[in-house]
Amino acid sequence: MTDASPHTVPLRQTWPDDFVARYRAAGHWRGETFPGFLRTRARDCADAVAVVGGDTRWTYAQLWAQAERIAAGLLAQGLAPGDRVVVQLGNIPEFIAVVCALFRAQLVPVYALPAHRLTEVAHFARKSEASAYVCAERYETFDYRTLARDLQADVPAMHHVFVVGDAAEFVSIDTLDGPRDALPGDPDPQSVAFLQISGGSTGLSKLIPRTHDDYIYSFRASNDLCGIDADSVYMVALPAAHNFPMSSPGFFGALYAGARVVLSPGPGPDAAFPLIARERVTCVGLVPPLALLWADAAGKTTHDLSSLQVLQVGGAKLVPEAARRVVAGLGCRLQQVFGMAEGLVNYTRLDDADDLVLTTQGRPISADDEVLVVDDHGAPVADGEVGHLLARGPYTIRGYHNDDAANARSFTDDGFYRTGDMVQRLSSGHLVVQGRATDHINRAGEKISAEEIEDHLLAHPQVFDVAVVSIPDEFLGERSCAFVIPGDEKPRPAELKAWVRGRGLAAFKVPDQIVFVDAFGTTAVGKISRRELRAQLRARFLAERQAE
Ligand code: AMP
Ligand code: DBH
Repeated sequence: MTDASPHTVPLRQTWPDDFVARYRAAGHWRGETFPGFLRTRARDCADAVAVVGGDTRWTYAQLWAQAERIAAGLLAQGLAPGDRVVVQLGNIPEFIAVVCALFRAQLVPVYALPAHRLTEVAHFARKSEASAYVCAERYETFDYRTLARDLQADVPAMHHVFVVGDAAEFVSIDTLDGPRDALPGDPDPQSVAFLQISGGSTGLSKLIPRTHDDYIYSFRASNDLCGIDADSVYMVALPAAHNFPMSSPGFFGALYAGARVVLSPGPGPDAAFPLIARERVTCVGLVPPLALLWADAAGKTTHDLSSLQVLQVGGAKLVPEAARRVVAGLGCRLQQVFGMAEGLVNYTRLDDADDLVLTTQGRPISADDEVLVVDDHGAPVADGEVGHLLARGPYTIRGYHNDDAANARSFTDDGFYRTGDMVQRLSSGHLVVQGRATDHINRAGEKISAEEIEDHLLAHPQVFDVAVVSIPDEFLGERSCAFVIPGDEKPRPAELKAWVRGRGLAAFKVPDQIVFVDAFGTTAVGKISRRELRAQLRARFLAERQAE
């Protein structure tokens, strides 16, 4: 017998049998699937508006019709159930239609952010063994067809490219069609529905396999905690492919509830405020710097924002003073959200005391979320003490896709995910994020691996050595700073930034600041770890700045 699948690494996300039994018995995993619930909504809420974006307004029936057309078209083009498809689309209705279509055809979306460039997209494609790429002709002035051409040159297995808009030599999403009777039945609810991407704390992003059962549970339960029902209007202001606006409760939560999803073309008040007023948006999720910007702009706008009931803030730490400003500026209920694409999501509850809402990052969704706060040796610390956060539960993964080394590092023997975050747990169960144990930069919610950027800078002929470090930043929360020991000839900072950009990386990964140093002066004898070195450089930089 031959294996028809071209993939060498099967998609899998498995929990031990006793956990499966427990999560089912508790009613978390109900055997629902994406195509299953979308079909049901198309029937039960047929004429309700599902998605609004640009000039498009689709009802639930129309969204499902689009999904079925595209799904049948993709199969007619030669894709087969199980194939992975890298999707890189912005906040346009087609993003949702394409993703629903992939689910319908049992194709597996791999989510890239619009900011990603060739290096990242090629990595996702290789790691997932994808055979197709979906992009828009253009989004925010960038022409993704150029990227598609480079991608096909770089990754020979990338056989298909589908484009929203003018497809040039590729296949247009609009023209896709095919026989509906070729569409498969509904998938196994325990199977992997898609691959989400991690922010990448070390090196390149990892792929996160999420199942129908586990992900649907996470947003169904989120709906209850975020006040989402059929009357809600949920705005996607952050990139729709990010796990936060996708699932906490995100547009999937909203679609599950039969609510309306409004896609804002940009995250700023200019784009979002008119849409909030027009569509009577009730809930939106933002990262802290944007929340501050919105709070400031709300005082000056002529747009009516009175429909907003819940403003969610997450992705990076919202410090209490900023939280107060957000509440004062927007006047609606604040909800802090501390989540990760790997699973665990914490919310402050809508009826929590103000103090908890302002000073904590919430508590886990589920009574079956097991959260451990441990010291460096893995021993639990007392409530109120800072320790490493480990998590296990009905929507937290047990392993990354196709990455044994990361799995050995990131999971304990008994299946806890090492989040890399340092937290304090209060007796109420609420968590206060205190920083993290890994060296990534959280730049306004976008995570950047120090290691990944160091690698790219080290490839520059005039860089002798480099350490990339996070520096506190008033606006971004954190910015990236590269400490560079130059070679014989000192390059200009702009040259180094252009170098990183030229390596085909997302713009948010370009170092915000470059500081040249003669040596990584250290009193330590012998070799010190990169981690220690980064910490020393950060401390020295901040001390010098304070002394100025
Ligand atoms: P990712 O793995 O890319 O999905 O990023 C998840 C990480 O973002 C978490 O592990 C935290 O480090 C960070 N994060 C998310 N939400 C918050 C928050 N509300 N406060 C502090 N850090 C956060
Ligand atoms: O930062 C994140 O990854 C994140 C933040 C809030 C997330 O994945 C989520 C909520 O689900």
